[in-house]
Amino acid sequence: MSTIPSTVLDQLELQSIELPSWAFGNSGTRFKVFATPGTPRDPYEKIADAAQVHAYTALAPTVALHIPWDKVDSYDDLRRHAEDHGVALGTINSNTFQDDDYKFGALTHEDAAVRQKAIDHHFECIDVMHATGSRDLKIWLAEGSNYPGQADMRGRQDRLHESLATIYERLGDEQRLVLEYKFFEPAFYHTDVPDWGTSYAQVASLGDKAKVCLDTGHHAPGTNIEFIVMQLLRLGKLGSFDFNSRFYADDDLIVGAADPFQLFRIIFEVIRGGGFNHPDVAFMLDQCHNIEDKIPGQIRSVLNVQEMTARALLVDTDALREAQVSGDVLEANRIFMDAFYTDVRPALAEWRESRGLPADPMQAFAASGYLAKIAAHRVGGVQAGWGA
Ligand code: PSV
Ligand code: MN
Repeated sequence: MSTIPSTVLDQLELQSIELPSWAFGNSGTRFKVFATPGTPRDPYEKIADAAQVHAYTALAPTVALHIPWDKVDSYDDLRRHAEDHGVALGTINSNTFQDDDYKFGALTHEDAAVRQKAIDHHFECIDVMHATGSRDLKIWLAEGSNYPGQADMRGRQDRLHESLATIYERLGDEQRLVLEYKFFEPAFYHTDVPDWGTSYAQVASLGDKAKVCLDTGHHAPGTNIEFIVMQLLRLGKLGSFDFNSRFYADDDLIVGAADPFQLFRIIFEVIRGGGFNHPDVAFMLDQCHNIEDKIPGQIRSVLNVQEMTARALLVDTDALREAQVSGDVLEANRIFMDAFYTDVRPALAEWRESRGLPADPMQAFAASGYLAKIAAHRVGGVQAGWGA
């Protein structure tokens, strides 16, 4: 059985991965949303479920909210509720993709009144952040066009800058704005923030408190995502990750499920660039669980990140560097792959037990009966989904 050096365990102990509240609501495809018994009806129940993931893994101490999906009367109360459950409220996600006024754009819209409405929504999100104690405002824009000639791409980019600058001005000293990019969908011809370069250009013109959010599902097949990670860290502009897996488009599958090696390579570059366990770089999940149970889906996800982090921390970087400098291609690759192929699961299980955690969080959660309990108790009301 492989052992994990205590220096690596010390780093793993500090790791935290934020959970998305929307992972606990129902989701699906445009063909069908399968409801699950016990699905939360409100943000309070979502947080209670998210707290289960943390209780069994000690990996997920914060929960991201999506506004307006997670609107409540009192954010102070929601904050206390989270604390009572052993977690805290994290990133606030804005939403400018589900309102009729935004059909042709929000922060980029030709009409100043629509832009102002979208800006005001972000001001509201910043107010929420003050009440919840959240640091980050995450912005993902569903803006673009479907047909060549439909939109003035240059004008939209200029308006985007103006709108973001207005939002940025409103941030508190300790708050940040992270701008997410996505190469297509829902717009198919052009997207206003399609790639890391555009996000970087926009946030670089705002100031130090503006960073890029890298969603691992938002790239074309074959993209070398770890190169982007390296470059953004080098530029001091990697603010956060939205982790998930994709086979085809923005699949939002369990992180590390489609390509564990890619996750390993990404985390290796995070460590190499000084972004691991660094407050500048937030690790978050952005996933949906359409056919699997949501809480175990999230437990499996954070464990996948932990396992690939452990493997990435095992790379013998001194030996790797030596091989790189001497031009020993095969040795460099062997060192890298050796770490990747190390099965850290038994050692992690032992380590968890030594910290009073279950050796197998998936199994322990299944044995707890929590899913049956919420299925029995959460009767009536409207289950949460995208839009609630
Ligand atoms: C868009 O696909 C995205 O990745 C953004 O992060 C959103 O906030 C999230 O999905 C949920 O809508
Ligand atoms: Mn995302």
